[in-house]
Amino acid sequence: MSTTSGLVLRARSGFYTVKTDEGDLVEARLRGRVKKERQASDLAVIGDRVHLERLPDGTGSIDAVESRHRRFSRRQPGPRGSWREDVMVANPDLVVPVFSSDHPPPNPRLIDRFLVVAEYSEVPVLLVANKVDLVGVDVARETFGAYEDIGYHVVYTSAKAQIGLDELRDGLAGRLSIITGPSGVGKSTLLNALQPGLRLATGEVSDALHKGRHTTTHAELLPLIGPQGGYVADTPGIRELGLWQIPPTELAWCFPEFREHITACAFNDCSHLHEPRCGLRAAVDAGAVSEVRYDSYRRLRTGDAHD
Ligand SMILES: Nc1nc2c(ncn2[C@@H]2O[C@H](COP(=O)(O)OP(=O)(O)OP(=O)(O)O)[C@@H](O)[C@H]2O)c(=O)[nH]1
Ligand SMILES: [Mg+2]
Ligand SMILES: [Zn+2]
Repeated sequence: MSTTSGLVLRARSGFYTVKTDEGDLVEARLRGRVKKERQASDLAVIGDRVHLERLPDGTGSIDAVESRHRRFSRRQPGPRGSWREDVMVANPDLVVPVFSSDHPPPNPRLIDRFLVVAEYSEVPVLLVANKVDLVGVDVARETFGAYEDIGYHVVYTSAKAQIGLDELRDGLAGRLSIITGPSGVGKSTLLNALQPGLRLATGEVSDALHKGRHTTTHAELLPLIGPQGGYVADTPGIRELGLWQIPPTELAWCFPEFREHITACAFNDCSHLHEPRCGLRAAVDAGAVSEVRYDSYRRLRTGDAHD
């Protein structure tokens, strides 16, 4: 028996598809010992590097999962009213939140949740405004331009009208990226347009929104064609991104444009909610920080998640 290592492309109820360093695909299971050593939520996920033993029947047995240098996680309900960490992807180089310019309309609170998780995880972001064919880039910019002003890279796309695809392809090339966002915004359609041949299933927005149905049901890392290679994970739509273990005192830092203002607060444990001489609230009053973003902060900080 020989051993090798590789990258987990697919993880589904105990079965893993691993792309080995030799370049072949192996279906593998986790050794019992590995299962015991790790927390249930922390077993191998897409993006993990694993060591495996090749078995005589061509399958593999994973005997170790390498430590992760990064992760993109959310908070998910666990057993008996508890919460657990759901690692959506291990070791991402880039997070790509996709929202549509319309149908469904963009939700700034949810955009901010994705950005906060990415900032806390220190993963670079490429924000996609899809379906610009429906409203035009100028109207889309009324929502997404605010993120460009903060310094985020925003790509305006239309999978349907083939707009912005080269810019998106350049952003993904050579990296391991996760495409995420609400259901029905066109994540799978965009990837199909980017790389014909993927043939990912896509669905009608009305189905996704009204029946609570998601067209994409499992995350999967897809190899990118091109000289630079790379992988992109298509993932199921997310209705609400729960924040996993972001300390309240670090939340303001996860809004990059707040950073220069929070140093001016009178109290160094300022919550930026009600204290006097708060640098952040002064910046909001002066128009230097957007009220929409401050409102997202306030809701996340006070646990008032509802719009
Ligand atoms: N007008 C327009 N429609 C689009 C565009 N991109 C996708 N759509 C449509 O939006 C609907 C949803 O597309 P999907 O690709 O299935 O959406 P998704 O984000 O992958 O959804 P889930 O897999 O459920 O998370 C489909 O009817 C697509 O044809 C676009 O650029 N313009
Ligand atoms: Mg999809
Ligand atoms: Zn303050």
